[in-house]
Amino acid sequence: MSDTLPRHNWSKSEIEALYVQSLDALIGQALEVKRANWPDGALQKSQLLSIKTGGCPEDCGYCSQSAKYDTGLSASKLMEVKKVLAGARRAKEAGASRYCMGAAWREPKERDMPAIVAMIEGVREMGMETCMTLGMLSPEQTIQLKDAGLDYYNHNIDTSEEFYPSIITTRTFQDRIDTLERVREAGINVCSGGILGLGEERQDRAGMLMALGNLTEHPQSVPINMLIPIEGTPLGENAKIDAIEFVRTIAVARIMMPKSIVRLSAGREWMSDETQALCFLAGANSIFVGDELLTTKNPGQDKDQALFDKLGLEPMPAHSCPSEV
Ligand code: SAM
Ligand code: DTB
Ligand code: SF4
Repeated sequence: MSDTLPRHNWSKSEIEALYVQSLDALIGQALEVKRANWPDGALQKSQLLSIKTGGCPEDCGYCSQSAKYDTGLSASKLMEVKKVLAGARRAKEAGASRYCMGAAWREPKERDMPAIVAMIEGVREMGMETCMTLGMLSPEQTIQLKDAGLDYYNHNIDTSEEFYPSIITTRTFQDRIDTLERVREAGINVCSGGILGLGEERQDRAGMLMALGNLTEHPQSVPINMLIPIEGTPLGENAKIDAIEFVRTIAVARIMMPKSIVRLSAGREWMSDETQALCFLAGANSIFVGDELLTTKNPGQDKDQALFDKLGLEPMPAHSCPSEV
């Protein structure tokens, strides 16, 4: 039997030892952990919306929305609350149980908070899980979000602490950890993960998972993104990460964080059905649905319905995560 009790004392060498197992041993272990904690065949459908696009002052080397790079994206202002709620209603009708709203900010401004609060309240009333990703938060803003009823806050650490400065220079890895800690202390569920294919080594992937797995509490939600190379960014010409290495990372995340929802996030547009199926066998239990992520393409509803049918999957209801606070 695999040990399925959450642990918070992972060493880098233990994590690397999980990675180097034969694929059948690794997936077997991950699937055992998944089946002990999650229902078979359940996959959460989440929908994203970019509520404020482009013009971001940060320099994340992968991002279409950084003002530092010419990616051809035009910046827009914060979307009106009623438009956001209309989008959420459509997402719910299409079967999503979670709505994740993202803004291209370093941090929210006070003047934007009333609209943000109204978006959270409105989406929550529809019975969907609410998630926001707005950049760094002050202690006061964190409390405002909690009081509005926010379920999850997304704030990715993206990669290992060592590799972080090669990708982002306008903030530090520790800044990210500080916001995550504030979110946890406020009683909001933490959503934090990263991107593969940034040019990192396996030791960085292991380091990223070690940082997440050794937080005071495991993030209740762990998105694993495959880099979508964006023309005009420093990483626009990066080679695709090997699909099996991606699957291995999902499996290791599942084993280390048994009661966290592991999200197969960006990059599905370039993944075969078989790669996605391997990700689900390795423990992933959520995807983003709809034609668009934030600014890039995603497989549409017809393709995803065909995948659900082929693999015998059912949408997972809101608030199914066993570690949710
Ligand atoms: N500005 C906020 C922030 O950075 O926290 C929220 C929005 S940001 C676009 C959300 C996450 O999407 C990033 O942390 C990153 O992990 C992921 N992401 C952004 N661009 C990506 C890309 N080109 N490929 C894969 N993942 C990406
Ligand atoms: C996450 O880890 N991935 C999502 C969500 N959290 C906010 C965003 C993916 C963005 C992909 C690039 C784009 O569409 O701009
Ligand atoms: Fe800004 Fe977020 Fe993009 Fe970084 S990832 S440039 S913080 S929108």
